[in-house]
Amino acid sequence: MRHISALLTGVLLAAALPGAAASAAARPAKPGDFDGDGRGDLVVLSPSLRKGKGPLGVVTVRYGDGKVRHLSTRKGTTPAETSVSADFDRDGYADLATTGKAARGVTVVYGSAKGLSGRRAHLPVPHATPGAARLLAAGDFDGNGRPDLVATAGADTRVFLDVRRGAPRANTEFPGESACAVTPVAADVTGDGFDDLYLADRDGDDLLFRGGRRGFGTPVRTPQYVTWTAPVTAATGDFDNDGHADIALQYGGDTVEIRHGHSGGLHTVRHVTGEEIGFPGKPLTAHPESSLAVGDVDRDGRDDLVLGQPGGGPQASGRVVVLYSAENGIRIKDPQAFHQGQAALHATPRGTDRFGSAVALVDFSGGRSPELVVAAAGEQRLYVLRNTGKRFTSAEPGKIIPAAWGLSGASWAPIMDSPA
Ligand SMILES: [Ca+2]
Ligand SMILES: [Ca+2]
Ligand SMILES: [Ca+2]
Ligand SMILES: [Ca+2]
Repeated sequence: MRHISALLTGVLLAAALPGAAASAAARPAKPGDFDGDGRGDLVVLSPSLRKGKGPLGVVTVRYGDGKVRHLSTRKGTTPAETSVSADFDRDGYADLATTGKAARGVTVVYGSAKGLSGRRAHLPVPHATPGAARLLAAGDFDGNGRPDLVATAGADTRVFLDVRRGAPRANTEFPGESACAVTPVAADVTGDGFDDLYLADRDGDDLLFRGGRRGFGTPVRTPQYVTWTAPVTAATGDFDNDGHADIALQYGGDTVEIRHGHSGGLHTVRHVTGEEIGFPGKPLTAHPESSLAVGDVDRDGRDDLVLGQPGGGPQASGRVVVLYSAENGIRIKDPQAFHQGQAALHATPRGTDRFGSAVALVDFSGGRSPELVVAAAGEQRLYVLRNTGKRFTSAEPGKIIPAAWGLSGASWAPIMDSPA
C-alpha cells in the first residue's frame, strides 16, 4: 500500500489547478484505479514480450471489470521495468509512472474514464547512472496535496515535486546525502501528514528522510537488525493500524524484518524466519526475485503481508506465504501458504517454476477484499487466488498465460505493481 496523505483539501486544490479538467474530481483516485470506477486494476509489466509485431515491452492493465488493455513501448523509448501509481493530476483517475534500465527519464501515462489513455508526459532524468536499475516511489513529501515522485538510478536520485499534468513544479537532484538506493519507499512513517522517504543502500545502511512543508529534512538513520546486506525488496502498509506507516523488508537469507513507524522514525519490532512460521527448511530463502505485497486481506483494518518466495516450496518451485496482522502488527501464528504441490492449483512443482516471482493484492471488485495474484515466471503463468472474505483459497484459481492476452516472446518474467 502506498499512502498519499494530506488529500483532504482535494476540492480546493483541484479547482485551483490551472487547466484542470472540468470534471476534476472532488477526491483524487486511489492509486491503481485507472478508470476511476472504484475497482482495483492490475498492472503487469512484460519488458520481454511484444504485442503482435510491436516493439519489445508491453504494459498490460487488467481492469476490475475484466477488460484487458495494453500500452506498447513507444519508438525511441525503452520497455518499462518498474512502475508506481498515483493520481498525479488529481482528476479522479489514477495515473501510472514507469521507467526502465536504459530509460532517459520517467514516463507518466494518465488515467481516464476508459483507463490508461494515450496522454503521456516525459520527465527527464539528466544524469542517471547508465545501466543502474531505475526505481520509483510516489508520495506527497511536501504535504500540499499533490503527489510527488522520486526516481532513483544507482547513486542518482531525482525528485519531481507536484508531477501534475505535463511538467512537474520542480525537477531537482535529491538534496543532501543520497543513498545508493536499492528500495525506495514513500509513506507517512512519522504520522505528521507528510510522506517520508525511506532509502536503503547496498551496504545495508538505511536512511529515513522526513517530508515537510519545505521538502526533505535531515535524514534519520534507523537502527536495524540486519546490517550486513541490503534488503532485496521492501513494502509499506500499516500493520498495527496506528496511523504510522510501517515497513516490511525482505533480506537475503531467511529473514523478513518488520519495522513500525513512530513520530521519531522507525523501530524494528519483528523478524520473521521460516522456522518461526512453521515451515522448516527455510521457506524464506533468498532469491533475487523475492517479492512482497501488502494489503488488508481480511478487512480488519490492519494491513497483512504476502511473501513471494520463488526459491522456496516443494522442489524449490516456489511458495507464497500470507502473514496476517493482530493488534501488535504482523503475527507469525496461523499463516497461509500456497505452492504448486497443492492439488487445487493443478500444477506440477518444478525447480524452474519460480512461483511467487511477483505477488500483487488487487481489489478487483472494489470495496471488498483483495485477491492475490501470483506470478510463476518460469512457468509463464499468473495465478489469481480468490479471497473468501477472511483468507485466500486455492480452490478454482484463475490462470493467465501471455498468449491469452495476445502477447508473445521468448520468456515471460512479469513484474506487477500492487498499490492495494
Ligand atoms: Ca489522474
Ligand atoms: Ca506535493
Ligand atoms: Ca503502524
Ligand atoms: Ca488485516
